[in-house]
Amino acid sequence: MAIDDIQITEHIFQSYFNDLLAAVRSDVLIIGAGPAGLTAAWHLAQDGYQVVVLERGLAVGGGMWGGGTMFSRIVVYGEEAKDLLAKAGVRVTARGDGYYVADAVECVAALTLAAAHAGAQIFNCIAVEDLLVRHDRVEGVVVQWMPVLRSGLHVDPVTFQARAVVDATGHGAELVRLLAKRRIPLPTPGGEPQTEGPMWAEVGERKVVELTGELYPGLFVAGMAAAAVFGAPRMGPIFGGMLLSGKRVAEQIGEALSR
Ligand code: 48F
Repeated sequence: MAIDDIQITEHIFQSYFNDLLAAVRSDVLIIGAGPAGLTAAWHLAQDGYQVVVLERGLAVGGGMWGGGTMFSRIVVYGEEAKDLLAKAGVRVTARGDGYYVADAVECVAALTLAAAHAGAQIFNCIAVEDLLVRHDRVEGVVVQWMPVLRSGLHVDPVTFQARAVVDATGHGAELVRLLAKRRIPLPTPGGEPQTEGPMWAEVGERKVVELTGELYPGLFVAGMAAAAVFGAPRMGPIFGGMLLSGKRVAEQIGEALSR
């Protein structure tokens, strides 16, 4: 038996393009594989939905890897967030007064594995650059491969369709801003997407969960994107709100899709 370079290529192409083709039409498209997007993907896939995650980076995990200023530990506050991490297999240490600490690298690995093992398809190096908006509804996204964008090649993008789309792109809230660019009014202050307010963990943690939801028919917003578009405070290296926002958007989409 010899290892054949061409067979290696064939296996990669067959596996990847089969999965990619199946992902073109799905139940839920989640854009951004940070803590909110990964948690949403995990819960929705677990509930039996066909979930596709598009992440423009080479690595998933968004802003979670580095913990607080590259000291790779994160804090969560309260039982619900702690239990969610523990359910994903993360070892969490109680620090008293409701605070818990976990290894940021372990969190990203565990949430990614939980999402993948539940059945979510995660594609990296794919960036969303526009939305499919039809009949006053977001029906999908327009994507480009990151190396194409980086190298400035003049080639047209392709499209993915889903019954629900989640903006989990973090501080940039990129999908919401694409809607605003088309002058579609939003239920945010002034009808425009805001930017996040000054750091205030207590308020930010609560608000990010409260503000998670369907911002426009077919387009849900979760995680830091939800806080940012409404001008809620940023919250630094405390991540319970991101996780619970991901869980909440999964519940909201479950309700919307079963109607
Ligand atoms: O930024 P990110 O981690 O967002 P999140 O899940 O969590 C926020 C926290 O990490 C942190 C915080 C905690 O207090 O404030 O910032 O809300 O993950 C967002 C992911 O989306 C990807 C980006 O590369 C990152 O991995 N992303 C952003 N824009 C696009 C995108 C795009 N246009 N297409 C595809 N992926």
